[in-house]
Amino acid sequence: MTPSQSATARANAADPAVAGLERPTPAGANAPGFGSDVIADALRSLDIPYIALTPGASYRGLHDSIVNYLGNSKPQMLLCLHEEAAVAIAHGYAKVTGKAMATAVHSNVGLMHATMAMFNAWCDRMPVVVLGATGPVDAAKRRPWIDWIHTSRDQGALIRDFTKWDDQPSSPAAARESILRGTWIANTAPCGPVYINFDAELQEAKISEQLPPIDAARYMPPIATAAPAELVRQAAAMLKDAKQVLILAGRCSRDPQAWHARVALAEALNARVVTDPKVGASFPTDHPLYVGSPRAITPDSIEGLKNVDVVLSLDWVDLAGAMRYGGPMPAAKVIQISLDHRIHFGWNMDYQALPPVDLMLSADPDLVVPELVKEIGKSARPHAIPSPRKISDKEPAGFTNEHIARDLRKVLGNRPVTYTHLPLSWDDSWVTFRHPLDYIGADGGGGVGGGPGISVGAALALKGSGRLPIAICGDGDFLMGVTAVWTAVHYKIPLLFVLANNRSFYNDELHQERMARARNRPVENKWIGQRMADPEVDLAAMGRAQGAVGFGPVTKSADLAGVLEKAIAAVDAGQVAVVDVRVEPGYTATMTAAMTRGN
Ligand SMILES: Cc1ncc(C[n+]2csc(CCOP(=O)(O)OP(=O)(O)O)c2C)c(N)n1
Ligand SMILES: [Mg+2]
Repeated sequence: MTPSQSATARANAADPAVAGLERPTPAGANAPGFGSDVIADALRSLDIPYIALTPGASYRGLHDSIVNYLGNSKPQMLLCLHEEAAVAIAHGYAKVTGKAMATAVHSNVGLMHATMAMFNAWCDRMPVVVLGATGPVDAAKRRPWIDWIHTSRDQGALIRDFTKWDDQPSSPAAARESILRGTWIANTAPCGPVYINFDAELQEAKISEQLPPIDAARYMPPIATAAPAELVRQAAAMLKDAKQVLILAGRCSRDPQAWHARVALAEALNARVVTDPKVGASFPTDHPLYVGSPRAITPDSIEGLKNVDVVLSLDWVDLAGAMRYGGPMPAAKVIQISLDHRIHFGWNMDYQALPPVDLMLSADPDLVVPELVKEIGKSARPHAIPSPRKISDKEPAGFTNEHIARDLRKVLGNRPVTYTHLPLSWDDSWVTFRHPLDYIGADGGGGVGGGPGISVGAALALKGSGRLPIAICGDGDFLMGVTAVWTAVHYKIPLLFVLANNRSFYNDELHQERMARARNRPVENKWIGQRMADPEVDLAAMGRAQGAVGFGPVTKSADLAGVLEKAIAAVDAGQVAVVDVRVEPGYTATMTAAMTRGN
């Protein structure tokens, strides 16, 4: 790593996605002179393109270094109005690129705001580098009051249980090493967020001598975890001998090659395939071998699964849960390909119930699947191929999320889109995914409010890709994360928000209904403490207030397609569009059944 070029040269090297925005007055040629300049140089040496942040005095040294030493480029700042949005944006960016970008949050208070989004990224196994600050750790250097309340001992303890690693380095050399180590750990599968906490004094102190240059790439050795050949052979033999294989296609990368290998494996085995809406698209949902999402795995709904005798899990998020609801499947042999056990800790139970496993391959499924295809070869015993699932074009009753899906299909045709978020009540038969970037999965940790920020980060990563990013968010989700819209507008990140606005935290109405039924109390009270009515929130106006183009409220299904067309035209023109669709409170029958099902 060599000291950065002059600020003028750096300012000219504007990032393509946000070129021309927030260019600082050139500070002239300057060499790294402060602790935080070393931190900034380390970020640049790793080609981290953006740092999403909400400002604060604890990292004013680093802030200055990014603006005046790096010229606000590589990384470029993305100003966020809430720390939860900053981390969610990095989370969404990672969901598309598979790579960590940076975020910065202010002392203990900023970190506390960031925790929800860090937990979401953790459960989603997505890499994010969160930079924070504290202090001055040396009490003699603290300003009265404010520096004291914003200095915590062991600040990392706040998030240690849902990060892969955290550190509080105490010299510029250690800070540089910490950034290299943290980014490497975050980006190594199983991926996850890391947190690095910089003492304010370390950032602001002059450095007495330049650090010796280092080659950052040598500190980031890529780790590819394949499975031993013998285990691959054993797995292939089990799969070849099976009467009916079920593939649970779980956490997989956005790599099209890996996608094709999964299809080749399913075809070689004539296996049935299930995907998981919690994670990104992993299999073409119009393929004849595709069964549906996990809620479909019930013996009565899927005839073909009755004969499953081998289950192949490609890092399925909740394997034991899938087996539990799988009716006859507990009798099946289970092959698990996953690295997830490497980061199972004691605090949170996101590791799920313990699944029965007959053959474990502790490896990255994307690396194992092509090996299995080679080993298995073409299917020796061709089976009857079931016909592909059909999307119903029947006019749905009422005005529901299904209308949103149907009218989007109508107006989008075959245009490439990425669904960056889908609402809780969504049926996977409503849209077809044919590419790993068609859908990037849910929030990971079930923390409502992640949808908008994740979508903005994904849209940033997709900018210029030719894909239209579409975020379909519940009103509750949108309102909790609404300020991410401003960041998208400000940095000219085109994105379409379609809001499934049922004026309620409706998911919890169902829970109240269940309570009322169980206790023989009035079900009609289920809306109390749930409905956001009187006044209804004008979501289009919340978009407009932040510079987006607001549409709606759309209250009739007949108007929806026309409004969507206009909104898409706005996004094509580079804007952020927010469409408020006043759907009826209610969930799909499958979703309601899944939620009200007993243990
Ligand atoms: C941070 C957080 N708070 C509360 C909840 C509980 N919760 C789960 S779903 C839900 C409702 C979400 O509302 P909305 O996004 O409008 O979706 P809807 O259920 O109405 O379709 C709530 C409050 C949660 N999961 N996360
Ligand atoms: Mg709602």
